[in-house]
Amino acid sequence: MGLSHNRLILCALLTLTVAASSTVHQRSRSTLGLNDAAKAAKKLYFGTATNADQWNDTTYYDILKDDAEFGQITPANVMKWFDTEPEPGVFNFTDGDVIANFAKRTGKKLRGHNCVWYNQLPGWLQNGTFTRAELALIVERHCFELVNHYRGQVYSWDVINEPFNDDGTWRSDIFYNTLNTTYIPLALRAARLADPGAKLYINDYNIEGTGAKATALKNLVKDLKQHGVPIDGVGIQGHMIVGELPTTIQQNMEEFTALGIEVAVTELDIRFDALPPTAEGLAQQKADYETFVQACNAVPRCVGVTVWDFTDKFSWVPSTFPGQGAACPWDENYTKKPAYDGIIEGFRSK
Ligand code: 9MR
Repeated sequence: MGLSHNRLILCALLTLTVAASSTVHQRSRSTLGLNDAAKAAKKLYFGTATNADQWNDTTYYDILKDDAEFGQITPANVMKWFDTEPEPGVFNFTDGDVIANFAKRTGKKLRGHNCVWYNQLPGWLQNGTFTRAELALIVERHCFELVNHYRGQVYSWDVINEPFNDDGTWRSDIFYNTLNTTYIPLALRAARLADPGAKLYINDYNIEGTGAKATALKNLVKDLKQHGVPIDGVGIQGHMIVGELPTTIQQNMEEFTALGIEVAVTELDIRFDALPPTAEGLAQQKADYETFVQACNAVPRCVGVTVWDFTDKFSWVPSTFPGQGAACPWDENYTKKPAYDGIIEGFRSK
């Protein structure tokens, strides 16, 4: 009796040991995910933009929540002005909270996107007329309320989004046209007051390589620092076309970080301007993802890389650029493209 009882226990233990060792074996054999690779390279995260209405696609949701793939998320739409202050002084954080709560639940970093942008504004603001003093208060109130609501939950905020034209001149929009450049420090100071722990960023596209637009942003950062205005980082969006990467990505990041700020790649995707992609094209896309990630990897104060969604199924590209697309590391059927391995290799490069 005693013996067979002991045998049973021994058998059970053996089974457990075998099961455990096979789990270990499977784990060690499996390849690193994107966030794993970013962390192994001493970056803070690899992340993605997302919309909550995509989450009922279970394949999407499973990949999104996997910590091995994503350690950070950015709401693609719901923290923008149209959704968060639909009427003057009336704030709505319902949709933003869904994203913020998911980030909290899954232990992912959250990027706030965004406080002040010319696009996706509510009608009352887009079509309103305001004096300088009125609009200054509107900007301050919006940034303060928005950032304050998520106080303690956000790693970094895109306080200012896309303030420049491609030639480095200021974008003509309701903010610049009414307040000149004063809306920038107003917004940054309100955000700092609301959440002293959040990194405050200015985020833009077509600043991936050196050039007029990147120079304008560098001059703005210098000017803000000289005047004691809080600025912690520049977001380099990275909406690129396959085969058309600038050659100065790393140098450009180094020039930004030399100003005493960090940088992050905030919206990376590399699209084909003609579809479908050829095998050669996919290899070029892989090389381009690798080049971009490698640049971040080589710059210590480049803190992380975020893609502007991870699957072609939900990419913003085809609706904005008809006939173009296939920009993401996963295709529309959730098959990883060579681009996926390009990202991993970019983080491995030293
Ligand atoms: O992904 C966003 C898309 O769903 C919106 O329709 C679009 C409106 O312009 O904005 C997209 O996100 C943009 C981001 O907020 C700022 N940089 C460019 C992104 C792609 O257009």
